[in-house]
Amino acid sequence: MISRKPVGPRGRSVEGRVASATLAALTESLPMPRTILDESRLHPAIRDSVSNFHADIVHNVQAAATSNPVLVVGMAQNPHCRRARKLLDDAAVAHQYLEYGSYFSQWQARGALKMWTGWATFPMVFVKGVLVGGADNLAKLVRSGELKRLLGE
Ligand SMILES: N[C@@H](CCC(=O)N[C@@H](CS)C(=O)NCC(=O)O)C(=O)O
Repeated sequence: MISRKPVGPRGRSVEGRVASATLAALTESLPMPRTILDESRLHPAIRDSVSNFHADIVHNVQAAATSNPVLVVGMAQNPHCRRARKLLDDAAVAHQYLEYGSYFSQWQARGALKMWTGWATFPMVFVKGVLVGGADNLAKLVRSGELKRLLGE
């Protein structure tokens, strides 16, 4: 299997560019790195199902990610969600928390969020409206001081 670091249009690694760009500028300038099914490959009979699949929940998360500097989207029982929230609490970073189901419920709703973000697990952590990943990714941002920089503190 070929594995390579994601590289932006000018050949610099995404990580390298994160350091020098604001989050908003970064997300505007990068092309979508993930393959998604072309709309022309969706049978007309399922277009509505695809476009409305738990759209209310996706909209809730979009709105919360926009209106809160830090948002954690999680699920009950998941230790990584607890870990992410503790990392933020320990770093004295206030956050909004939205929870969708548990290991036993709401897997479809979480599926809609996964399809929207392309991030396959919970928690999903947003900083200033930008998905920064899960608990492991957040831990790195906290450790390096990058989180506070992103928040302008
Ligand atoms: N490395 C990830 C681990 C997160 C993870 O593996 N989460 C699992 C549960 S333990 C998950 O979200 N499963 C999907 C689901 O149940 O919907 C992180 O640090 O956030």
